[in-house]
Amino acid sequence: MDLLTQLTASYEDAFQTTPLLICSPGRVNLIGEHTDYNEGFVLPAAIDKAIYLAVGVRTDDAIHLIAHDLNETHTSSLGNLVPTHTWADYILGVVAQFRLAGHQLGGFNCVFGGTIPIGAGLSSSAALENGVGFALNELYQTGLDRLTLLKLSQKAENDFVGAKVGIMDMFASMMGRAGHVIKLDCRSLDYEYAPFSMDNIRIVLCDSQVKHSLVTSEYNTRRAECESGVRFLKIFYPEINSLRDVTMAMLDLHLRDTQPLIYRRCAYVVQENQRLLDGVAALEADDLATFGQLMYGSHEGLSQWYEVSCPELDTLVGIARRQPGVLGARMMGGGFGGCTINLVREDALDAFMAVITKQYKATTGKDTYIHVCKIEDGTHLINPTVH
Ligand code: GAF
Repeated sequence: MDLLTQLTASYEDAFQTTPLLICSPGRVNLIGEHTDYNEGFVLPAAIDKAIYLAVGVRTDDAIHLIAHDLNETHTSSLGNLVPTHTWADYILGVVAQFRLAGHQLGGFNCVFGGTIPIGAGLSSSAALENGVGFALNELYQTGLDRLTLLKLSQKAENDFVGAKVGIMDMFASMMGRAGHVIKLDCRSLDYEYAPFSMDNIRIVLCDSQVKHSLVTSEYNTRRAECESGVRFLKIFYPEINSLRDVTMAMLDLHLRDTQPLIYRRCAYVVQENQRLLDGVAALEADDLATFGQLMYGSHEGLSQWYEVSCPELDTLVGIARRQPGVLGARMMGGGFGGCTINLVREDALDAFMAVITKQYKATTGKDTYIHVCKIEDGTHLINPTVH
Protein backbone atom coordinates (compact mmCIF):
# COMPACT_ATOMS: atom_id res chain seq x y z
CA MET A 1 0.00 0.00 0.00
CA ASP A 2 1.44 3.40 -0.87
CA LEU A 3 1.68 6.12 1.76
CA LEU A 4 -1.40 8.07 0.60
CA THR A 5 -3.55 4.95 0.69
CA GLN A 6 -2.24 4.16 4.17
CA LEU A 7 -2.94 7.68 5.44
CA THR A 8 -6.43 7.61 3.97
CA ALA A 9 -7.16 4.19 5.48
CA SER A 10 -5.84 5.28 8.85
CA TYR A 11 -7.95 8.46 8.74
CA GLU A 12 -11.11 6.61 7.72
CA ASP A 13 -10.51 4.01 10.38
CA ALA A 14 -10.05 6.62 13.12
CA PHE A 15 -12.66 9.20 12.07
CA GLN A 16 -15.15 7.38 9.76
CA THR A 17 -15.18 10.09 7.07
CA THR A 18 -13.29 10.70 3.83
CA PRO A 19 -10.39 13.11 4.31
CA LEU A 20 -9.07 15.94 2.22
CA LEU A 21 -5.51 15.02 1.08
CA ILE A 22 -2.72 17.56 0.90
CA CYS A 23 0.85 17.31 -0.35
CA SER A 24 3.41 19.72 1.10
CA PRO A 25 6.96 19.33 -0.24
CA GLY A 26 10.43 19.73 1.23
CA ARG A 27 12.98 21.96 -0.47
CA VAL A 28 16.49 22.24 -1.84
CA ASN A 29 18.49 25.45 -2.13
CA LEU A 30 20.97 25.74 -4.98
CA ILE A 31 22.93 28.64 -3.48
CA GLY A 32 22.41 31.49 -0.99
CA GLU A 33 22.70 29.96 2.47
CA HIS A 34 22.12 31.86 5.73
CA THR A 35 21.24 34.88 3.63
CA ASP A 36 17.45 34.85 4.17
CA TYR A 37 17.48 36.31 7.69
CA ASN A 38 20.02 38.91 6.50
CA GLU A 39 17.50 40.21 3.95
CA GLY A 40 19.53 38.73 1.10
CA PHE A 41 18.73 36.37 -1.79
CA VAL A 42 18.11 32.61 -1.97
CA LEU A 43 17.59 30.16 -4.85
CA PRO A 44 15.43 27.29 -3.57
CA ALA A 45 12.95 24.85 -5.12
CA ALA A 46 10.30 22.45 -3.84
CA ILE A 47 11.14 18.76 -4.36
CA ASP A 48 9.61 15.32 -4.74
CA LYS A 49 9.90 14.52 -1.04
CA ALA A 50 6.89 15.68 0.90
CA ILE A 51 4.68 15.57 3.96
CA TYR A 52 1.19 14.25 3.15
CA LEU A 53 -1.79 15.17 5.30
CA ALA A 54 -5.26 13.63 5.52
CA VAL A 55 -7.55 16.17 7.20
CA GLY A 56 -11.18 16.87 8.01
CA VAL A 57 -13.31 19.16 10.18
CA ARG A 58 -14.86 18.26 13.53
CA THR A 59 -18.06 19.58 15.01
CA ASP A 60 -16.39 20.32 18.38
CA ASP A 61 -13.21 22.29 19.06
CA ALA A 62 -10.94 19.26 19.58
CA ILE A 63 -7.75 18.67 17.58
CA HIS A 64 -6.95 14.99 16.96
CA LEU A 65 -3.54 14.31 15.44
CA ILE A 66 -1.99 11.05 14.30
CA ALA A 67 1.69 10.93 13.27
CA HIS A 68 1.52 7.86 11.05
CA ASP A 69 5.29 7.33 10.67
CA LEU A 70 5.89 7.55 14.42
CA ASN A 71 2.73 5.67 15.36
CA GLU A 72 1.92 8.40 17.89
CA THR A 73 -1.20 10.43 18.61
CA HIS A 74 -1.83 13.81 20.21
CA THR A 75 -5.10 15.33 21.31
CA SER A 76 -5.61 18.96 22.13
CA SER A 77 -8.23 21.66 21.61
CA LEU A 78 -8.50 25.19 20.28
CA GLY A 79 -8.65 26.45 23.86
CA ASN A 80 -5.44 24.67 24.86
CA LEU A 81 -2.72 25.70 22.43
CA VAL A 82 0.48 25.47 24.45
CA PRO A 83 3.87 24.13 23.31
CA THR A 84 4.40 20.44 24.05
CA HIS A 85 8.03 20.26 22.82
CA THR A 86 7.02 17.43 20.49
CA TRP A 87 6.16 17.16 16.77
CA ALA A 88 2.64 18.40 17.64
CA ASP A 89 4.02 21.93 18.06
CA TYR A 90 4.51 22.30 14.28
CA ILE A 91 0.76 21.82 13.95
CA LEU A 92 -0.53 23.53 17.09
CA GLY A 93 1.76 26.51 16.38
CA VAL A 94 0.06 27.12 13.04
CA VAL A 95 -3.39 26.83 14.62
CA ALA A 96 -2.31 29.35 17.27
CA GLN A 97 -1.14 31.77 14.56
CA PHE A 98 -4.47 31.52 12.72
CA ARG A 99 -6.26 32.36 15.98
CA LEU A 100 -3.90 35.21 16.81
CA ALA A 101 -4.57 36.66 13.35
CA GLY A 102 -8.30 36.57 14.16
CA HIS A 103 -9.42 33.70 11.90
CA GLN A 104 -12.40 31.62 13.00
CA LEU A 105 -11.59 27.90 13.20
CA GLY A 106 -13.29 24.81 14.57
CA GLY A 107 -11.67 21.54 15.58
CA PHE A 108 -10.10 19.16 13.06
CA ASN A 109 -8.61 15.71 12.59
CA CYS A 110 -5.27 15.12 10.90
CA VAL A 111 -3.27 12.04 9.99
CA PHE A 112 0.10 12.81 8.46
CA GLY A 113 3.20 11.04 7.24
CA GLY A 114 5.93 11.72 4.76
CA THR A 115 8.87 10.87 2.58
CA ILE A 116 11.16 13.69 3.74
CA PRO A 117 13.90 12.23 5.92
CA ILE A 118 13.71 13.97 9.32
CA GLY A 119 16.80 15.98 10.26
CA ALA A 120 18.25 15.83 6.75
CA GLY A 121 17.93 19.59 6.25
CA LEU A 122 15.16 19.24 3.66
CA SER A 123 12.63 21.30 5.67
CA SER A 124 10.20 18.69 6.88
CA SER A 125 9.04 21.14 9.57
CA ALA A 126 8.24 23.94 7.08
CA ALA A 127 6.46 21.38 4.90
CA LEU A 128 4.32 20.24 7.82
CA GLU A 129 3.52 23.79 8.92
CA ASN A 130 2.57 24.80 5.37
CA GLY A 131 0.46 21.67 4.98
CA VAL A 132 -1.45 22.47 8.16
CA GLY A 133 -2.00 26.12 7.20
CA PHE A 134 -3.13 25.08 3.73
CA ALA A 135 -5.49 22.51 5.27
CA LEU A 136 -7.07 24.96 7.72
CA ASN A 137 -7.52 27.49 4.92
CA GLU A 138 -9.39 24.85 2.90
CA LEU A 139 -11.38 23.34 5.76
CA TYR A 140 -12.50 26.63 7.26
CA GLN A 141 -12.50 28.75 4.08
CA THR A 142 -10.36 31.47 5.63
CA GLY A 143 -9.51 32.84 2.18
CA LEU A 144 -5.79 33.40 2.83
CA ASP A 145 -3.35 33.62 -0.05
CA ARG A 146 -0.16 31.56 -0.20
CA LEU A 147 2.09 34.37 0.95
CA THR A 148 -0.01 34.95 4.06
CA LEU A 149 -0.06 31.22 4.78
CA LEU A 150 3.70 30.83 4.54
CA LYS A 151 4.25 33.85 6.78
CA LEU A 152 1.98 32.22 9.38
CA SER A 153 4.15 29.09 9.11
CA GLN A 154 7.27 31.13 9.79
CA LYS A 155 5.66 32.84 12.79
CA ALA A 156 4.57 29.45 14.13
CA GLU A 157 8.15 28.21 13.96
CA ASN A 158 9.64 31.43 15.37
CA ASP A 159 7.17 32.03 18.17
CA PHE A 160 5.66 28.64 19.09
CA VAL A 161 8.44 26.18 18.29
CA GLY A 162 11.13 28.72 19.19
CA ALA A 163 13.45 28.37 16.15
CA LYS A 164 14.32 31.80 14.73
CA VAL A 165 14.41 30.59 11.13
CA GLY A 166 14.19 32.82 8.07
CA ILE A 167 11.53 32.69 5.36
CA MET A 168 13.26 30.51 2.74
CA ASP A 169 11.99 27.06 3.69
CA MET A 170 8.33 27.99 3.97
CA PHE A 171 8.53 30.07 0.82
CA ALA A 172 10.04 27.28 -1.27
CA SER A 173 7.67 24.62 0.03
CA MET A 174 4.55 26.76 -0.52
CA MET A 175 5.49 28.62 -3.73
CA GLY A 176 7.49 25.95 -5.58
CA ARG A 177 6.86 25.36 -9.27
CA ALA A 178 7.75 22.11 -11.09
CA GLY A 179 10.94 22.42 -13.13
CA HIS A 180 11.80 25.88 -11.74
CA VAL A 181 13.99 27.40 -9.05
CA ILE A 182 12.79 30.50 -7.21
CA LYS A 183 14.99 33.57 -7.07
CA LEU A 184 13.69 35.16 -3.89
CA ASP A 185 14.59 38.56 -2.51
CA CYS A 186 14.10 37.97 1.21
CA ARG A 187 13.77 41.68 1.93
CA SER A 188 10.94 42.61 -0.43
CA LEU A 189 9.70 39.02 -0.97
CA ASP A 190 9.76 39.77 -4.70
CA TYR A 191 10.45 36.55 -6.55
CA GLU A 192 10.96 35.15 -10.02
CA TYR A 193 10.79 31.58 -11.32
CA ALA A 194 13.74 30.47 -13.42
CA PRO A 195 13.54 27.22 -15.41
CA PHE A 196 15.89 24.54 -14.14
CA SER A 197 15.57 21.77 -16.63
CA MET A 198 19.15 21.27 -17.66
CA ASP A 199 19.34 18.27 -19.92
CA ASN A 200 21.76 15.70 -18.59
CA ILE A 201 22.22 17.38 -15.20
CA ARG A 202 20.77 15.95 -12.00
CA ILE A 203 20.35 17.48 -8.56
CA VAL A 204 21.72 14.87 -6.17
CA LEU A 205 21.41 15.01 -2.40
CA CYS A 206 23.85 13.10 -0.22
CA ASP A 207 22.62 12.74 3.35
CA SER A 208 25.48 12.76 5.86
CA GLN A 209 23.13 11.02 8.31
CA VAL A 210 24.45 13.44 10.93
CA LYS A 211 22.26 15.70 13.01
CA HIS A 212 24.18 17.70 15.59
CA SER A 213 22.29 18.99 18.59
CA LEU A 214 24.12 22.28 18.04
CA VAL A 215 21.93 23.27 15.14
CA THR A 216 19.30 25.45 16.86
CA SER A 217 21.61 27.17 19.32
CA GLU A 218 24.35 27.81 16.76
CA TYR A 219 21.78 29.01 14.20
CA ASN A 220 20.48 31.57 16.67
CA THR A 221 24.07 32.54 17.54
CA ARG A 222 24.91 33.16 13.87
CA ARG A 223 21.86 35.38 13.55
CA ALA A 224 22.94 37.34 16.62
CA GLU A 225 26.50 37.69 15.25
CA CYS A 226 25.19 39.12 11.97
CA GLU A 227 22.92 41.53 13.83
CA SER A 228 25.77 42.62 16.05
CA GLY A 229 27.88 43.39 12.95
CA VAL A 230 25.07 45.49 11.49
CA ARG A 231 24.55 47.37 14.78
CA PHE A 232 28.24 48.24 14.91
CA LEU A 233 28.42 49.35 11.27
CA LYS A 234 25.35 51.52 11.73
CA ILE A 235 27.49 53.84 13.88
CA PHE A 236 29.39 54.71 10.68
CA TYR A 237 26.61 54.13 8.13
CA PRO A 238 23.25 54.99 9.74
CA GLU A 239 21.45 54.23 6.46
CA ILE A 240 22.15 50.47 6.55
CA ASN A 241 19.47 48.07 7.83
CA SER A 242 20.94 44.63 7.28
CA LEU A 243 23.96 42.86 5.77
CA ARG A 244 22.18 43.26 2.43
CA ASP A 245 23.27 46.93 2.54
CA VAL A 246 26.87 46.23 3.54
CA THR A 247 29.94 46.01 1.28
CA MET A 248 33.26 44.23 1.80
CA ALA A 249 34.93 47.65 1.88
CA MET A 250 32.84 48.64 4.91
CA LEU A 251 33.72 45.39 6.66
CA ASP A 252 37.41 45.69 5.84
CA LEU A 253 37.55 49.22 7.13
CA HIS A 254 35.66 48.82 10.40
CA LEU A 255 35.54 45.18 11.49
CA ARG A 256 38.46 43.19 10.08
CA ASP A 257 41.06 44.17 12.64
CA THR A 258 38.86 44.94 15.63
CA GLN A 259 36.26 42.11 15.61
CA PRO A 260 37.68 39.24 13.55
CA LEU A 261 34.93 36.72 14.36
CA ILE A 262 32.09 39.11 13.50
CA TYR A 263 34.05 40.13 10.42
CA ARG A 264 34.22 36.52 9.17
CA ARG A 265 30.51 35.93 9.74
CA CYS A 266 29.46 39.15 8.00
CA ALA A 267 31.97 38.73 5.16
CA TYR A 268 30.60 35.27 4.42
CA VAL A 269 27.06 36.66 4.09
CA VAL A 270 28.08 39.64 1.93
CA GLN A 271 30.05 37.31 -0.38
CA GLU A 272 27.31 34.68 -0.49
CA ASN A 273 24.80 37.27 -1.69
CA GLN A 274 27.19 38.18 -4.48
CA ARG A 275 27.75 34.50 -5.31
CA LEU A 276 23.99 34.09 -5.70
CA LEU A 277 23.72 37.04 -8.07
CA ASP A 278 26.68 35.72 -10.07
CA GLY A 279 25.12 32.26 -10.00
CA VAL A 280 21.82 33.49 -11.40
CA ALA A 281 23.69 35.23 -14.20
CA ALA A 282 25.61 32.02 -14.90
CA LEU A 283 22.37 29.99 -15.03
CA GLU A 284 20.87 32.51 -17.44
CA ALA A 285 23.92 32.05 -19.64
CA ASP A 286 23.69 28.24 -19.35
CA ASP A 287 27.14 28.36 -17.77
CA LEU A 288 26.89 25.53 -15.29
CA ALA A 289 30.65 25.26 -14.90
CA THR A 290 30.74 28.73 -13.34
CA PHE A 291 27.66 27.96 -11.26
CA GLY A 292 29.36 24.85 -9.91
CA GLN A 293 32.48 26.78 -8.90
CA LEU A 294 30.26 29.24 -7.02
CA MET A 295 28.74 26.29 -5.13
CA TYR A 296 32.21 25.20 -4.02
CA GLY A 297 32.90 28.79 -2.95
CA SER A 298 29.67 28.77 -0.96
CA HIS A 299 30.72 25.59 0.83
CA GLU A 300 34.14 26.94 1.70
CA GLY A 301 32.59 30.09 3.14
CA LEU A 302 30.04 28.11 5.15
CA SER A 303 32.72 25.77 6.44
CA GLN A 304 35.58 28.15 7.18
CA TRP A 305 34.07 31.60 7.70
CA TYR A 306 30.55 30.92 8.88
CA GLU A 307 31.55 27.65 10.64
CA VAL A 308 28.26 25.80 10.22
CA SER A 309 29.62 22.71 8.45
CA CYS A 310 30.97 19.54 10.11
CA PRO A 311 33.64 16.96 9.15
CA GLU A 312 31.06 14.67 7.51
CA LEU A 313 29.71 17.41 5.21
CA ASP A 314 33.24 18.53 4.36
CA THR A 315 34.08 14.91 3.53
CA LEU A 316 31.07 14.56 1.20
CA VAL A 317 31.95 17.79 -0.64
CA GLY A 318 35.64 16.79 -0.80
CA ILE A 319 34.81 13.43 -2.40
CA ALA A 320 32.33 15.02 -4.83
CA ARG A 321 34.89 17.58 -5.91
CA ARG A 322 37.29 14.89 -7.06
CA GLN A 323 34.70 13.03 -9.17
CA PRO A 324 34.42 13.51 -12.92
CA GLY A 325 31.04 14.79 -14.01
CA VAL A 326 30.36 16.73 -10.80
CA LEU A 327 29.85 20.42 -11.58
CA GLY A 328 29.48 21.67 -8.02
CA ALA A 329 28.69 20.59 -4.48
CA ARG A 330 28.09 22.22 -1.12
CA MET A 331 26.40 21.71 2.23
CA MET A 332 22.79 22.83 2.22
CA GLY A 333 20.48 24.40 4.81
CA GLY A 334 21.23 25.35 8.41
CA GLY A 335 24.27 23.09 8.67
CA PHE A 336 25.91 20.89 11.36
CA GLY A 337 24.68 17.85 9.45
CA GLY A 338 21.97 17.08 6.92
CA CYS A 339 22.61 16.92 3.18
CA THR A 340 24.99 18.16 0.55
CA ILE A 341 23.57 19.26 -2.79
CA ASN A 342 25.48 18.17 -5.90
CA LEU A 343 25.03 18.95 -9.59
CA VAL A 344 26.02 15.79 -11.45
CA ARG A 345 26.05 14.92 -15.13
CA GLU A 346 23.67 12.08 -15.85
CA ASP A 347 26.34 9.95 -17.53
CA ALA A 348 28.48 10.20 -14.39
CA LEU A 349 25.65 9.53 -11.92
CA ASP A 350 26.14 5.81 -11.30
CA ALA A 351 29.88 6.13 -10.79
CA PHE A 352 29.34 9.17 -8.52
CA MET A 353 26.89 7.28 -6.32
CA ALA A 354 29.12 4.23 -6.05
CA VAL A 355 32.25 6.22 -5.21
CA ILE A 356 30.66 8.58 -2.71
CA THR A 357 28.96 5.71 -0.87
CA LYS A 358 32.20 3.77 -0.61
CA GLN A 359 34.56 6.61 0.24
CA TYR A 360 32.18 8.24 2.74
CA LYS A 361 31.88 4.95 4.61
CA ALA A 362 35.63 4.42 4.52
CA THR A 363 36.36 7.92 5.84
CA THR A 364 33.60 8.41 8.42
CA GLY A 365 32.31 4.91 9.15
CA LYS A 366 28.83 6.14 8.21
CA ASP A 367 26.42 5.34 5.40
CA THR A 368 25.19 8.09 3.12
CA TYR A 369 21.68 8.09 1.76
CA ILE A 370 21.50 9.42 -1.81
CA HIS A 371 18.46 10.97 -3.44
CA VAL A 372 18.23 12.21 -7.03
CA CYS A 373 15.69 15.03 -6.87
CA LYS A 374 12.96 16.29 -9.09
CA ILE A 375 11.69 19.85 -8.73
CA GLU A 376 7.96 19.82 -8.06
CA ASP A 377 5.02 22.13 -7.31
CA GLY A 378 4.54 23.66 -3.87
CA THR A 379 1.88 22.77 -1.28
CA HIS A 380 -1.33 21.60 -2.98
CA LEU A 381 -4.58 19.72 -2.66
CA ILE A 382 -4.49 16.17 -4.02
CA ASN A 383 -8.24 15.38 -4.09
CA PRO A 384 -10.17 18.65 -4.60
CA THR A 385 -13.38 16.75 -5.42
CA VAL A 386 -13.82 15.66 -1.79
CA HIS A 387 -14.58 19.26 -0.88
C1 GAF B 1 17.42 26.76 7.77
C2 GAF B 1 16.44 27.89 7.99
F1 GAF B 1 15.20 27.40 8.30
C3 GAF B 1 16.33 28.81 6.78
O1 GAF B 1 15.53 29.92 7.09
C4 GAF B 1 17.72 29.27 6.31
O2 GAF B 1 18.23 30.28 7.14
C5 GAF B 1 18.68 28.09 6.21
O3 GAF B 1 18.69 27.31 7.39
C6 GAF B 1 20.08 28.53 5.92
O4 GAF B 1 20.14 29.14 4.67
O5 GAF B 1 16.96 25.90 6.76
